[in-house]
Amino acid sequence: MPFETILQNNDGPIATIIMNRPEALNALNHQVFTELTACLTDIAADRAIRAIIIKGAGERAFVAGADIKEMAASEGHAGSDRSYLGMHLYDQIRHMPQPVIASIDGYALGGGMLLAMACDIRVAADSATFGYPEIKLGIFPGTGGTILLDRLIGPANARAICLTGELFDAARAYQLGLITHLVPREELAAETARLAALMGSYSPVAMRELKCALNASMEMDFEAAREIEIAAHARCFASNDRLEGMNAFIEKRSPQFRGD
Ligand code: DAK
Repeated sequence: MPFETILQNNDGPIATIIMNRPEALNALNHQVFTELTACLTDIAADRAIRAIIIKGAGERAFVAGADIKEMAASEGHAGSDRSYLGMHLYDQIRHMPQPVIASIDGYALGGGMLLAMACDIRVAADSATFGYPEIKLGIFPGTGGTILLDRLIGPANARAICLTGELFDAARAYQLGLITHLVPREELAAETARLAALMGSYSPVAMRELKCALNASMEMDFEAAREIEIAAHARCFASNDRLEGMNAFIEKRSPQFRGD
């Protein structure tokens, strides 16, 4: 069923999801959350898709945050419902079997910066702008937003970004380690496509199990995460793709990974 607030384009094994509310700088309302959740559920089950790109429609924004107009009309007690809806979406992105790339130009603010942070890789144009301006609205980045930023870039800078609400440019985001790749604006699409094709060429089994280990590291203590990693690696090692990858190396040819 076609969605109203997002678009999905498939190009071979690469799915691109476009946040499509450019008139509101792609702000996240309830409909976006539910449609993106449904779209990702479909993609997770689609073995033909090997990598996912998330980007914003229009020239001005990746996503400028949660929809302030919708929030302004919400009752006070709606806060925790919103938190759980958002939290499940961000968890779902992190736990997708395929690698997910945020391709960022323009504003990535509040819940939009958090959406990018839930992705595996963040590629940004030098014209992108980041920040958590929620404190100016009398709220703060719930939905795991304080915790994830803290885990990704460390507590000192996470605290400063949350408490000041100040926006910062892509060069600063790169310096902080918030984005993983920084490119001139005109090269954003090509660099995003290159990374998607690269990660999409690897074994889907290895990719899924590797993400399982990385997620455990983010979410658990050391010993528990190590157990998850050992189990994930064992599943990977038992795969046909593992044999294919190693035989292809020995036979000096490109591997043909089938995802089993
Ligand atoms: N929500 C709704 N509409 C937005 C929007 C947003 N976040 N951001 C921009 N727009 C709309 C504007 O209202 C305007 O619409 P019209 O007035 O034309 O109808 C249109 O997009 C173009 O924006 P501007 O005219 O403002 O464009 P400018 O170039 O002048 O400024 C800007 C661009 C990005 C600096 C500015 O639009 C801005 O400051 N936007 C708001 C950014 C922001 O504060 N983002 C954080 C939102 S709060 C929760 C967990 C998490 C969250 C919430 C709850 N729970 C645990 C409960 C997350 C919260 C957030 O993300």
